[in-house]
Amino acid sequence: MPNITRRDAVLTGLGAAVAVPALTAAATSSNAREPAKHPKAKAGAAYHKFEMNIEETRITLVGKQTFQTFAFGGQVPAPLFHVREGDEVEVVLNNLTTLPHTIHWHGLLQRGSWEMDGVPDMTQLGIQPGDSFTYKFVAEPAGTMWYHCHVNVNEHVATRGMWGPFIIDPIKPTPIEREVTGDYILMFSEWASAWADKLGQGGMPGDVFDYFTINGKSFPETQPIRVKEGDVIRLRMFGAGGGFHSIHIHGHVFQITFKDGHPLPAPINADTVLVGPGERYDIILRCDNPGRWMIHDHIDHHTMNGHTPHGGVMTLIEYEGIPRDQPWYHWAHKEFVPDFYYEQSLKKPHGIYPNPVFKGVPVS
Ligand SMILES: [Cu+2]
Repeated sequence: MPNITRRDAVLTGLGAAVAVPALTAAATSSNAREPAKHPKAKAGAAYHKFEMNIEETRITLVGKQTFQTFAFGGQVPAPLFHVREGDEVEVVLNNLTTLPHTIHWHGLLQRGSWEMDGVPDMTQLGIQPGDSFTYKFVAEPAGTMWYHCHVNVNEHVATRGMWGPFIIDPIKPTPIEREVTGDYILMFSEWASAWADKLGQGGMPGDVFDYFTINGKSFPETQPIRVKEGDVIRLRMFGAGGGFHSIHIHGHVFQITFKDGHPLPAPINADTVLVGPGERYDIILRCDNPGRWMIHDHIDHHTMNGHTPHGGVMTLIEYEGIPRDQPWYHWAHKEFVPDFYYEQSLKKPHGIYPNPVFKGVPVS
């Protein structure tokens, strides 16, 4: 749509939003050119408009363990924002829940748009139940950023799933990221089952966190990362909750290449990376050792589901050509769910992508 005007883009977005049921998020984005308002918003910057509801949903962490959430777009993690450095983003956010919320765009600079920073009583009023708010800003700087509610973060972010990935591709990629063949998002969080059904409570000092997840799921309900020899994969790791996660990968030396979205002047060779609350580390791993290799949190109790060991923050790298049918293999009969790491959405053109894999069940 090279000749689309800005007004067309807005109307297109609203049209699509109206066409879907009220309880689902609508995604639209376009490549409409915007008048230059920001040094980086000129020359080819795209314009992405998205309408998103916040819904009360119940997600399943593992087995019978459910958790009630306030969910952006009804899903945990929230929809993927994947744009180019300098693109303009507009988000109409409708609060369909019973408590106020905002969105803080973590890592974005909001130069000249500080009122879009999403902090209640500091940059805006909390968005009240039934109300809407429109965020509009330029996506910068480049890197692995994220977004989360900033109202009662101790509850809403730490235990109610109000977070999602915001990936900003650089105008000038570094040489190492140009080698990447597969891009994966892993958001880590922890849950205190005592508060599972007590919306409006939780995230208190002394909480006992007894469930630990990657993208809202605990092993064995996480998904393998399927690769072939020669692949170069980028794993974008997020500390989306209040805890630390010491992520160890077997059989490989990877390179820690980005911290909080920013390229490190010299990548760090490692087999374990500690991801703290709010932090992001991007690692690049060369798939040079065919086999089946664990990825797990080395904080040992983070690999438990309640009182049951062998769960939590664990998954596997499975190489193509390695048989998966040994009868003792835990995932021998695994039903593979693609896009669990947004790896397919990230291959699509820039835009904003909900993911049905992460949809919860609406709570009435
Ligand atoms: Cu909130």
